[in-house]
Amino acid sequence: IASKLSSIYGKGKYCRKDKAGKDECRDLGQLSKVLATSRNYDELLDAWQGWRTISPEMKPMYQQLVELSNQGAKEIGYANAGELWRAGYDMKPDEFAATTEKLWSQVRPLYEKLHCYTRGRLVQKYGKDKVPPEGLIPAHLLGNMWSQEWAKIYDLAEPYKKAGSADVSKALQAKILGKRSPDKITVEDAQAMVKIGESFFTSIGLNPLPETFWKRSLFVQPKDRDVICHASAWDVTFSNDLRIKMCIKVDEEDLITIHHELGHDYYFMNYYTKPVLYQAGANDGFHEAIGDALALSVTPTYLKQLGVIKEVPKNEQQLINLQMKDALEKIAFLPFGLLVDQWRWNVFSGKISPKDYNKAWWELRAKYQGIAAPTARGEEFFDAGSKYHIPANVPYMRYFLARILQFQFHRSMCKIAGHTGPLHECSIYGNKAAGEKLRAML
Ligand code: X8Z
Ligand code: ZN
Repeated sequence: IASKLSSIYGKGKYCRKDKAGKDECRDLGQLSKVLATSRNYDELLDAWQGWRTISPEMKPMYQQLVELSNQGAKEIGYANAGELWRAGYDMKPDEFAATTEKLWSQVRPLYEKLHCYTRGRLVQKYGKDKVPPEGLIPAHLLGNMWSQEWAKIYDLAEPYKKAGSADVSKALQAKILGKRSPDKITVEDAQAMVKIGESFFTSIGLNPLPETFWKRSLFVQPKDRDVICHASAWDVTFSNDLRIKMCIKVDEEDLITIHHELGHDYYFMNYYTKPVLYQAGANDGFHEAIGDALALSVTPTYLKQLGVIKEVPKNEQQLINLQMKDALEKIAFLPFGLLVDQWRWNVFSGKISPKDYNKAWWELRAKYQGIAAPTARGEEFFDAGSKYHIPANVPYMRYFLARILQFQFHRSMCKIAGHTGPLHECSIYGNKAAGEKLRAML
């Protein structure tokens, strides 16, 4: 059942008749590009709804997966699979749930400000009829298929239009592709992106990736078959057989995701020789936070050192522009990171029954994210299934934890590196002392 569900997600395509009456099919990558770049309400709606045509057929299988997971969890002494998932944090499952709620209450004011500000900008763009000035934001207008990270609508949210900001994606494309189109990238182009990531890790004193990494990884989307493009990192034989699987684009988003995935691989690299109890993250939130913590050092100053961008923000307005972009990526994510497993915990416990799957999903989306589906979404849909981690059955609270832990790790590494001054100016690039402490932790 698990592999069937993953396979449906990986093969997922939205097909419709084009103007000539021919079937035109688009995969998640193509539909995501529409969400990221189109500013046409109806075109966005079509791509948003289109991707969600892939998931209704998952629903009966997902129900079965839930039942079997619960059966397994019970056999090893847990009330249900949700309790098992909450048991990996050196505290009681109930305490963990309370801890996550408490963390959310601490960061929520920041999210609410961002939500309010962004909604204002969307009202300006799409009008009061489309975006209620005091209500929930329509989910398809935030630049991302699941409204989880909003940096793709930075152009709409930019605080100081005249101050300018560095276009890192464009700069990367100029550096790696020259005049070639970003829609046709080669393995070498993708590897050049990964090399930038690897060079960060080696700059702080960690080992290079093994030769086999470059031979055995998947870096670009194959043309001859469907693959799951959702990025992942592997140690296939638990013996430093490190790989990533990712359909790399040459842009800022994927540069950050490469650091994220390499964070997993460097964790594997540094614990595979240790006793088995150490062959995992301290908890799964740690695993998700390592690469992101390093990517916080991908500052304008660092990118200039690398020759990717020419200028570093020099005034307050440019700095605020940059921090808004970070907020759209990092802060916007928090309620989404929290709600995915609130939904699943309640599904596993039976609090949410299959006849209410979609209703409960959209209630959580409203409660935590303050967003709404753009059209009615009854139980004929299975919208949770349109997010990779649901069919793939990967727990999600780890990403909520990581969104907080990564800033704590960054702050600590900056302190070790002897950084003084504001934290946003810190990059630990090249700092061996910080690297040594990180390695010891891994
Ligand atoms: O799934 C991922 C990684 C793979 S572990 C690419 N992330 C979450 C997501 O894409 O939903 C990273 C951030 C959140
Ligand atoms: Zn990850």
